[in-house]
Amino acid sequence: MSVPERAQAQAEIDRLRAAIRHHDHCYYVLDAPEISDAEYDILMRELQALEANWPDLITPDSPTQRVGGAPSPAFGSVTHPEPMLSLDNAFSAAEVEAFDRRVRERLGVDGPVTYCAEPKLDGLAVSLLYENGRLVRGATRGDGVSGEDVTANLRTLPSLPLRLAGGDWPAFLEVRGEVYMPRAGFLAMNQRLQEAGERVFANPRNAAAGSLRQLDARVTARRPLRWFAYGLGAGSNDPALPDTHFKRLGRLRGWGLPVCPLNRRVSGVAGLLAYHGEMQARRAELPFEIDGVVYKVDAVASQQHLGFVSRAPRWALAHKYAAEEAVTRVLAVAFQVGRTGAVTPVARLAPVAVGGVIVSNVSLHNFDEMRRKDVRIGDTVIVRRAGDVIPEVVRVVIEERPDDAAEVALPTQCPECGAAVVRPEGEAIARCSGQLACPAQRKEALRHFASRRAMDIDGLGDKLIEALVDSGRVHDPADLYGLGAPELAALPRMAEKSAANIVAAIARSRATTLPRFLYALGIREVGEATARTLAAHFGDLPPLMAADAEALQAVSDVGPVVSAHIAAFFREPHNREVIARLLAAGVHWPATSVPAPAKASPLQGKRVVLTGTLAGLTREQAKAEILARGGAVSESVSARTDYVVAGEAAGSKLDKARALGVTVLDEAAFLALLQPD
Ligand code: JCF
Repeated sequence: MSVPERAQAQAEIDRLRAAIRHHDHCYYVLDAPEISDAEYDILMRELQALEANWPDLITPDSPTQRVGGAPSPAFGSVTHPEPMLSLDNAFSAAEVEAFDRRVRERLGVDGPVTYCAEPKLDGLAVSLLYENGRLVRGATRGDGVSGEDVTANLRTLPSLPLRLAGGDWPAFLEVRGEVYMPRAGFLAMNQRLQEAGERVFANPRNAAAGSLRQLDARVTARRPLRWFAYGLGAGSNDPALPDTHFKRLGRLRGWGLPVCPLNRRVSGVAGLLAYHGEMQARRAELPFEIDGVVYKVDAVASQQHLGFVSRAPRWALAHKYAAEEAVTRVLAVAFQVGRTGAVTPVARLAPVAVGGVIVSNVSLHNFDEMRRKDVRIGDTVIVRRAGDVIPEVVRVVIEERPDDAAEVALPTQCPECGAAVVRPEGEAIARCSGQLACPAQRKEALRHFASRRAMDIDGLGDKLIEALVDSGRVHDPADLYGLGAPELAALPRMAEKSAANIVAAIARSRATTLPRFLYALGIREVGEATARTLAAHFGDLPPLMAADAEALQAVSDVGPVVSAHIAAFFREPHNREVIARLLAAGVHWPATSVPAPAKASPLQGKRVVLTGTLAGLTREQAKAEILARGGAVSESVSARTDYVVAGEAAGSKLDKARALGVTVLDEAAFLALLQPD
């Protein structure tokens, strides 16, 4: 290997070590991680890989040569009477089976071993020394050999007895346990911190560690910390103690120490795996966070026989749950069209295991959300999947962004049907405007078209629509009018009689009203009320289809969003074609459904704003009278307003009208306009 290569490796190793030291400091000393565990693991693995290639570059102070946390110089350092060991980890049933097999081989037993199983709390381990039943010292685990003296802080935990109850305790006793912060307390505390403008904690584990390692014990006292005792250190060989772990936990409880109520004795591998599964199922609703379960050989004599390997006991195992966060790369961003036409960006990922499943697609919800998170093609992202929750992109790892990472634009055309994608101003969701002809929206469009308050086609239910679309017989609403009874009867589970009934119902639906027809088209934001207003305003379909967004906004209650959807819908050639075929198939409505103005009214074509209370008629009646005379009612006054009708207690609209020089009518003048003769 060449010298430049070696120099390059050295530079990269230096960079990684500096980064890891920085993040160690953030995590262990400041309790304020800047990156996720998954990202940290990547840095560590990169360093390990480089050091494996260049072993002579390994130094004793490399982060790879150290285990556990560094003690903060702010606290006194204490050496544990007996080292606090870590636990071997398992992630699969096979690893648990291998553990159990080793235990049985070493113990020389054939039958199932009795284990004590417990939830593995996500907090920080502590050691408590009791002399003659009195708490004399409390320490964090630190690196397992020595930790920090946090006695004053631990003494503030209400659940931590300063004196043991009873009298049958060993004169010198070391109790080990896990300090944690319950979820509810964590959320409440973070909210308090946020309101006070202070730094919030990333998770309950960091919150517990940060709260316990406060220089001022009064701060710790205000934090919602709890703890559970899980075992004994020094003093555990006292012959007066019970002979199983489970009974010892019972003894600890008798001395007034809190022990997790979920701890249980189980038998053999089957018992272990059942316990693991049960806790996983209950995980989300537990009042504290757990990252796995712990198994311990129950008989103390067996534990002693099994002993230790390097830093972990042979008689215990941590069976961890899959990490809920993982790091992966965005390969592409695709756009999916939902059944209501919503166009949703979906990140295609390099497949990654997270939360126990392989994730290769994750929804980015909508375009704004994608931009807010600034997700680009080629980006490295943190993906999270907690419990059964749908996986999500937590954030982009900006430092890993390649120079050519590409921003993704909202498509202008629907990937399913090619129709225009519209996104009215102020709307988060972009939608395909090819409603009637878009394959992604086909079934939903048909279901709505046939519904009772639309075309009211009795018997054309979800199942039948499904069958008609899936068999290729129906693509859009116009196809319904070409269906014959034999065709329907050929569908599975369709009796001849009901086929005939449905064909008759379809035929009957040809005679409809303009408001029903407009509503049936399923134009976004056009409900029954808007359909009625549109029908009244335009009188017939052709002028409505020809109206641009501005003309549409002259209709009362039609604002920029609704008008954009309507205009886009009628602009779409596919939709126009379906409408033409519907009319050709004989769909019709009485011309009289639109009351055309009897004689030319001075209100014809005028924009009117109503404000205040009229004595003789309600606001709705006034509006109807104006619409019936070919006028339009809008909500706000602008320079384009022709009349403002001001009743009792008219407010700011009246002021605005005066300011803009708009003609103001009182009630009498308005009534006069309604009856010009
Ligand atoms: O809940 C825990 N995090 C936990 C950690 C529970 C235990 O029973 C443990 C532990 C670490 C070491 N037991 C050992 C021996």
